[in-house]
Amino acid sequence: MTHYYQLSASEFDWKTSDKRTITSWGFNKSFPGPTLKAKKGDEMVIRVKNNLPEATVIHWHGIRLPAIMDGTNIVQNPIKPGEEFEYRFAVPDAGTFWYHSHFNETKQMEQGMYGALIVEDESDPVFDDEKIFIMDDIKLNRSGEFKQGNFIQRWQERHDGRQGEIILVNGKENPVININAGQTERWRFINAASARYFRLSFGGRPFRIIGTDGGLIERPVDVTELLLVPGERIDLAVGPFNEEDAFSINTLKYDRMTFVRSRNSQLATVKVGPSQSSVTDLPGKLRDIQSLAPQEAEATRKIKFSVGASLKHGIDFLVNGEMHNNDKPVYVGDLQVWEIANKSLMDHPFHLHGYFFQVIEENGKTPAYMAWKDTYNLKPKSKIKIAWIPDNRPGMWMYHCHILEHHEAGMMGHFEVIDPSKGPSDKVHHHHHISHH
Ligand SMILES: [Cu+2]
Repeated sequence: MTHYYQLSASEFDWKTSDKRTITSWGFNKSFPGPTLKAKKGDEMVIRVKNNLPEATVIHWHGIRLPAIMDGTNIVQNPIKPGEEFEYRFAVPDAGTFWYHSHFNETKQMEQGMYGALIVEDESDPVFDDEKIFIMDDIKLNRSGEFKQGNFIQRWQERHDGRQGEIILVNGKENPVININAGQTERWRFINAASARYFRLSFGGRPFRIIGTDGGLIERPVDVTELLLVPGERIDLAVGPFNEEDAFSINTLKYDRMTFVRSRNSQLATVKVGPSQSSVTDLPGKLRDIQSLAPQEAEATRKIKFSVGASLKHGIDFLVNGEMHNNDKPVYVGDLQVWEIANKSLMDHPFHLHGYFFQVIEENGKTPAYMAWKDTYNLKPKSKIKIAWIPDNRPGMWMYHCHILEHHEAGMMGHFEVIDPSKGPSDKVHHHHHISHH
């Protein structure tokens, strides 16, 4: 089946609460943009019309699509004001994905240019209901505008990433979430913030992780809190709760070595309504995930994330010692085992475009559970080993820190996936550096 969508990017007024209206940028005058839906294997045709005063490009985060549809400016020309571009791709995996601007992101994403893309599968577990939570924060000046501050504030933003005090859940401040007592729902969380880490808690109540970036995990995992980093998604089974229960969804303090102090904040209020019967059917086994490589597999590539002093900017964000690193190609079908070392004293969410990977080792240990990931947090002074296989989608791809200001300040690498029967493409820009300062 083919799903046709029209997304018109424009500036518009958006009420984040009864007391606040902001001038946002987004799709179809909605913040977040409309939720796009499909079933596993379907085709999506999405026409993006740009009615903004500047160019844009739209990235389909987590979708295993052809390189030319990835929506970055190493694979397509920006969509200029007044122009339209048609994205067309199949969705081979079920899960929680999202779309967002990948052009002048520090401005465009901060102002609201994102939305959810949900791919369902007939074999998905059955729940009483489902909700999407797109998490974000915004930073406004005293006049309530998205303007950048003075030199010191800009320097701090380059270092920390842009973190604001106004937290938005689906574009709203502290919304009320309703759930019936006795029922269990699937809650899909997406972190769309420029830099904020959400350490989610439901007032200490237990919940179950059932999926992450690349869809379901093997078995539900019981937790009382979890860390959701920029770009990352997590699917939860939430409930059942008792009648008349009420609690807040909070983000707990998480220190990622920023100038801005981390603190506990309330994100939303959950109200439990009258008891209803339940049809939820959550099996103990959700899916099989075949391991791509053992923990001790030798690295085929080593990547270094670091932070360096810069005369020009005060601080630069580097991959392999360079801003916007031009990394070596990989060949279709060749198992990749990448050791990624974070040499800096800050956290960085590592994001790989277009392919899922498995984390096979983190600081000498195997992760708590097997999962398909496209975004994974690199803790300060830590090392992870990931395994992935470039399937047959040759072209230019990239990886980068998903703290948008770090990405812009150089913390990214691009590389080509080469089909060995065809050789490198001459159309791709091997030395194209992304820069829009
Ligand atoms: Cu970073």
